[in-house]
Amino acid sequence: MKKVYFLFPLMILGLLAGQSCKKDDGTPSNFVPARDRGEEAPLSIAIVERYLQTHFYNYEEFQNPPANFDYRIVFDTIAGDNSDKTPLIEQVTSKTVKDRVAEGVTYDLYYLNVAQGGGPDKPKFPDIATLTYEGIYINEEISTIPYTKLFDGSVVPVRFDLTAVVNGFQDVMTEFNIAEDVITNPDGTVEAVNPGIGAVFIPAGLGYYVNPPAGSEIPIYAQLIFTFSLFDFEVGDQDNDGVISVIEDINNNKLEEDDDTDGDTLPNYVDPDDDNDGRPTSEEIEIDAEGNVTFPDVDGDGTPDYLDSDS
Ligand SMILES: [Ca+2]
Ligand SMILES: [Ca+2]
Ligand SMILES: [Ca+2]
Ligand SMILES: [Ca+2]
Repeated sequence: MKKVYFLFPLMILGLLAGQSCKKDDGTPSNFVPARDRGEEAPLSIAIVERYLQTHFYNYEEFQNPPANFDYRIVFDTIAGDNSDKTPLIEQVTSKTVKDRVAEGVTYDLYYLNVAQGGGPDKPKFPDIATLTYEGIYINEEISTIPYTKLFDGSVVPVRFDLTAVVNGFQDVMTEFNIAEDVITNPDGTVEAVNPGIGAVFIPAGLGYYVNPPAGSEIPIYAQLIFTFSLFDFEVGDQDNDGVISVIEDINNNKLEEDDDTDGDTLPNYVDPDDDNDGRPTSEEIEIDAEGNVTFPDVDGDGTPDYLDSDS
């Protein structure tokens, strides 16, 4: 199987771009501060919108599938023989999404829904999605590298922890349903019946920003496009403490990063002792034979034991 890792962002938020070195007096000589995220956001969205205005996808193939059609989304420029195609901007949906770093900065995150998916459920933001995908970057800054380029993908389904992928991808996977069915063929290949099929057009601030994956040719501040087919998902419990990560979103804002009950800098979804009382969360909850989870509150103060350091 092809190694896939580019969907993952670096966990360290870079405040500085480029190589650094220090002068003898200790002051950095060539630090270039990262651009202001609030100022960059509208510029990124404008680049995405230009792309959407000037490109189309193979919607005609999806409408009248040719023999052996692979149900892959392919983009092309509206020009020449294709001048009469409908631009993506007329076919996409958008949702408003928060920047995870800069308070008050939001984005219009555009996505294309080609097929909603025939399964009953949608993954939630901390779940583990199984999907095929392709990643493309848009480069408007460096003339010596292509305007758009495929940088990674997998034609066999791979599992992605949605808390560990670029934010824009996480934000859109939750809008799609899984496949009606996933079939394993006698030769071992896996097929999805009526999967969620779509694409997301990600502004830099919801992508890699100044931290593209090491060794990749993706430029800093690049906008990203991912196409995908969503097969299935598993419920995420990243810290394996028995409290599924959706429930560890205490403030219920659909972001996992900003809930830290005990203030130990480990967000609840990756903290196996959420109240830091020395008893693991798994011992402060009850799971019955059917797997139903309840949250005892021994001192009756309204805070369940696993979040209550004095019970
Ligand atoms: Ca958990
Ligand atoms: Ca914590
Ligand atoms: Ca936890
Ligand atoms: Ca505890």
